[in-house]
Amino acid sequence: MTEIVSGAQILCRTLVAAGVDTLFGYPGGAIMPFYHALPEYPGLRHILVRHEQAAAHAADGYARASGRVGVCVATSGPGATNLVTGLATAHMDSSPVVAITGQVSRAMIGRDAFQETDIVGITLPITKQSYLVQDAAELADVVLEAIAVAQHGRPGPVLIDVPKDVQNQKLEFAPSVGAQHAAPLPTAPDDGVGRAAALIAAAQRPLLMIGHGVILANAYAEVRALAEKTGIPVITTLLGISAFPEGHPLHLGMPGMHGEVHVNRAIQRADLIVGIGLRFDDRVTGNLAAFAPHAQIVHVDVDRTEIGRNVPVAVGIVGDAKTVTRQLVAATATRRCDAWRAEIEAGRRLPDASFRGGMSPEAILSAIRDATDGACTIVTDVGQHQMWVAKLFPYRRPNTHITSGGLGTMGFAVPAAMGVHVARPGEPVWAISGDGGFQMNMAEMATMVQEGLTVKLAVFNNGYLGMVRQWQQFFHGKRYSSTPIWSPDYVKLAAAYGIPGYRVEDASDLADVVSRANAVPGPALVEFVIEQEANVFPMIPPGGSLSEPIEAAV
Ligand SMILES: Cc1ncc(C[n+]2csc(CCOP(=O)(O)OP(=O)(O)O)c2C)c(N)n1
Repeated sequence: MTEIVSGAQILCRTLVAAGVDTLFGYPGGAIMPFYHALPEYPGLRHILVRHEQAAAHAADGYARASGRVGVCVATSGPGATNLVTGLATAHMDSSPVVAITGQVSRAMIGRDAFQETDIVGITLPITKQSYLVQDAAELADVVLEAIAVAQHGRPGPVLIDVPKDVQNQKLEFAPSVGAQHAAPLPTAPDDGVGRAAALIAAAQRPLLMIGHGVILANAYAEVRALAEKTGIPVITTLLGISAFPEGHPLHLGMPGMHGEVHVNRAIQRADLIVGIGLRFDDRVTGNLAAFAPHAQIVHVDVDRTEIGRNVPVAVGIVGDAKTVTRQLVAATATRRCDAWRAEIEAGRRLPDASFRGGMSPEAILSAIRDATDGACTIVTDVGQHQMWVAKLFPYRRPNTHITSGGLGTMGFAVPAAMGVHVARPGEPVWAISGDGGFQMNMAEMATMVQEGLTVKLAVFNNGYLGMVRQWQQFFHGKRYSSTPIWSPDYVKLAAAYGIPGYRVEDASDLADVVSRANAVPGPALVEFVIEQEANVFPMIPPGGSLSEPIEAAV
């Protein structure tokens, strides 16, 4: 049966048919037909953000927490360009986001029309695919294809630009039967798995390095089985945190620029690194020429172009982390690595947060862990607090650490945490930001209040853009150029938004305040006043090798 519908209605219907239930967005002229149709589809919950950047980050947070596509919507011109940072963030961290943007009508395209930007052109390098839909008859297929492309293989963002007159276009519509657009995932050739298994059997000092791909592929059990069958110690990258139990005896910690000394030292001594679902990016490797000088590398990744891109590999296996790791478990002989583990453990020290007592990151994060019984999702911003959380929070469940790793986007935590809450409504979500990053998207408190989103906001207030100040301290002769940053009174600010706000200046108040903030219904804000010039140690200087950490202030 067919009926006459508009392009905007087709968009909504197709989203509903594809299982989308939430949109994060902001209306405007070129997307008004879509917003006109939206109330007819109560299955589509629209969350009105305060800035389109927040819509993209919230869709990203939703996608990372749910494993499903996250959808954001914006108008043409400034609405669309405000999405760009969020799309680039999702692109770098392989997050399946679909952005729908309004565009000026077809006849106006290319005339510098009011609020016209070539958003397809602008986002070309930061999307997996982008579409300018020229005919409403193509809309249903484009939406289904976009959702499939965003999720297929290595996930990433897709943009659909829809001219206003295409949204208004009327046509006969027959419900789609849901075409299959995804091609089968590449599977690992057996010889790669066999050669990897032989290398694992022969290695004296092997390491497993696991990244975001393990979380995206839901490969926790397989990775754990591989580690336990072989006794190989496990390193988790920043985006791999929570893919392996923190307290597991085989877990070593995070590598790279702010990785622990014993982890980086293990990499420099290893004779085999089996990397699963990671990019070997420069924050992980340090100076490439000096990275893991004795190690052969087995690299498993769903994205063929990542293999051999940053580090030369002995064996590259293209495939999904779950499938390939399962094959590796089957192909690998049981072994142990006791002497190697003892060598690594001998050098292990507690993570150094350079705080002594008082309002230390350890104390603050312990209070959050205790108040939530460790069952929360932590979403971090970018800077020193991000590294402290990465190193110190004892993650108990898979995929409960969400951060902007690849792009390092300040302002990510607050809106991304809104998306996490929508995906996991019954669970505590804490957004942890610095005083700099929080001020970038703090207007989203209004979204939380209007939409009833329970996100707990932690602001680590050190009065500085701390991570940049730290670099200035070490590499720019302590010239603190434009890094001292003033903050409003966060307790009063929270009050202005009608949410409870707390300030903690003394560690003895931590447990009480954090548990009250966690328990109060709806959003709450806690400002933690911390030491101003604390540093994150250890630290590999930019361009330095993993063998040359700075371990304390001089
Ligand atoms: C959008 C954006 N602008 C600038 C930077 C560069 N940058 C990285 S960390 C940092 C300082 C962050 O300060 P704050 O949010 O207060 O957190 P802290 O380091 O003090 O924990 C800056 C400016 C960035 N990562 N993202």
